[in-house]
Amino acid sequence: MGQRKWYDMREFLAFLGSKNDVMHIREQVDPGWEINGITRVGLQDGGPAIMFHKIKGADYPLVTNLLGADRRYLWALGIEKWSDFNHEWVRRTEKMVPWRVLKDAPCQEVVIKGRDIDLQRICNVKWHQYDGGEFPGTLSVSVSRDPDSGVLNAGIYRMHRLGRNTLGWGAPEYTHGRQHYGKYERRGEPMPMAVITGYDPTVFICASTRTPPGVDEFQLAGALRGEPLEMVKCQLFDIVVPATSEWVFEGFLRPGVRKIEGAFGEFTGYYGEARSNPVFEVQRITHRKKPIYLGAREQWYPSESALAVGKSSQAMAFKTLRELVPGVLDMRTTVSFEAVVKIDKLFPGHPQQVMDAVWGATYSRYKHVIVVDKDIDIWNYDSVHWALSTRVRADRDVNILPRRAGHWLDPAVPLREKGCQTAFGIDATMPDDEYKFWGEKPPRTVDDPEIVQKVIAKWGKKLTWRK
Ligand SMILES: Cc1cc2nc3c(=O)[nH]c(=O)nc-3n(C[C@H](O)[C@H](O)[C@H](O)COP(=O)(O)O)c2cc1C
Ligand SMILES: [Mn+2]
Repeated sequence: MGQRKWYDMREFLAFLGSKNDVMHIREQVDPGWEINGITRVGLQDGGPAIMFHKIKGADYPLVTNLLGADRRYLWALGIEKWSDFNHEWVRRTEKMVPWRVLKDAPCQEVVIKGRDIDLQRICNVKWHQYDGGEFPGTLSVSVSRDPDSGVLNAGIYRMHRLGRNTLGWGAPEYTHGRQHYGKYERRGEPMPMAVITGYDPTVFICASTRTPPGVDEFQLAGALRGEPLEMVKCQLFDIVVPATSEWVFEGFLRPGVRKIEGAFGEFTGYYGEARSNPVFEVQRITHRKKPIYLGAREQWYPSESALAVGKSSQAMAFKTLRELVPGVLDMRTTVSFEAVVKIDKLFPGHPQQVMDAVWGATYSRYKHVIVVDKDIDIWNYDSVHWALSTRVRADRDVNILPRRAGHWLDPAVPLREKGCQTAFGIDATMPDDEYKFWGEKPPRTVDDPEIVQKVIAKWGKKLTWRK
C-alpha cells in the first residue's frame, strides 16, 4: 500500500512531481479558452496534472486535472488497483476519525477584506465553450453546519461568478448543503458558509462522495487517511475548515435570494441548463502565502468530476449494499448512472433484491443496474458484455420500474421530468434455478482453471508476455 496521508495539496503535488506526472505551463494563457482546451485534451489523453502559472487577468496560479486520471486517484489513497478499492474503503471507514482543531493555521496567513475582494482576480476561467460565464467554483468545497444537529457537511457544488464578491451556488435540493440552507431559510436567517479549495486529496475525494445524510465528510477523510484532519475555526463564524487549505472564502447565503446561474458543462458530458439558485456573498477571504488555486473541467469519464464523484460514491454504495443484501462481492460504476454488481448468487430473486437495494440507496442515483455472477471480471467490460450476451433472456431477466428518483442532470429526460427516472435492471447471472427445475445443469465455461494453474506453475517464467 502506498502513502495515504498527505499534509496538504503541495505534498501531493510534490509526489506527482517525483512520478513525472505534473506539467508546469509558465507561458501566459487565456482563461477564456486555453485552460479549457489544454485541460480537455489532457484528460482525454490520460495526461498529467497541470499547473498554469500565469493566467491573463488573474493574480494566482491554478492546478487542474489533479485527480484526473485513474492512477492519480488511486495514488491519492495509496491503493494499487480498482479491484482492491471498494474493500479497502470499507475496511478504512469502519470507524469515522474525528478532526482536531488548531489555533493557527497556514490557510489564514493572508487576509483579504471588504473592497479588496475581487473574485475575478483570483480565478476567471471559462471551463467549457458554452458555459454561461466564469466558474471559479468547480473544486470548491462548501462547508456548512446543520442548524438543528450542528453536524458539519462538506460538498462540492459549482459556483458561477455573478459579481465582485457574489457567486451563484449550484447545489440542488437533494444535496446536503442545500438542505442546510433550506433549514436556515425557513427560520428566515442567512446561512454562514465557508468555501475552500486546494487541499489534501482525501478532502477532495470525501467532499464529492454521496453519503447517507448526517455524515461529516471531514471525519470520513480522517478515516480514509488513517489520521485526524487538522482544522481551524473561520474568522467570521463557528465553522471549521482544513488548516492547510490554499484558499478559504467566508460568507453568507441570504434567505429568499435567487439568481440565474449556469449553463455549465457537466460530468455527464452534456451542458446542464441555467437555473435559479441561491447566492453566496463572500465577506472575507483568507489564504496561504503563495496560494495555489484548484479547479476542474467537468466532462465524461475519464475526468476528475467523473472519477471523484463516481468512485467514492461507488465505494459508499457498495458499503451500504453489503449491509442490506448478502453475497455482494464487488461493484463498479465507471459510467454515470450505471452500476455493475458482482454477487455470489445464493437464492432465486437474489439479483432482483440487489437491484432494489441499489435503487433504494437513492443518494447514489444509479438508474441502470447489471448484476453478474462471481466468475465475471467486472473491471473488464468485455467480461461484463460476455455475461450480458450469454446469460440474459430479455423477457425473463429485464426489470423496469417507472418514475424512480433520478439525477437532475440526466440528459435522457426532458426538463419537466428532471429528477425522475425509469429504473432498469438486468439480471445477467446464469439462470441455474431454471436449469435445475428441468433436471439440467448450466453449460460449463471454457475457463479450464486446472490447466491454467498447471501451465503457470511449469511455464510461468518462460511466458515473457506475462507481468
Ligand atoms: C468537480 C466537481 C463538481 C461538482 N459540481 C457539483 C454541482 O455543481 N452540484 C452538485 O450537486 N454536485 C456537484 N458535484 C458532486 C457533489 O460534490 C457530490 O454529489 C457530493 O456528494 C455532494 O455533497 P453532499 O452529498 O454532502 O451534498 C461535483 C463534484 C465534483 C468533483
Ligand atoms: Mn454530505
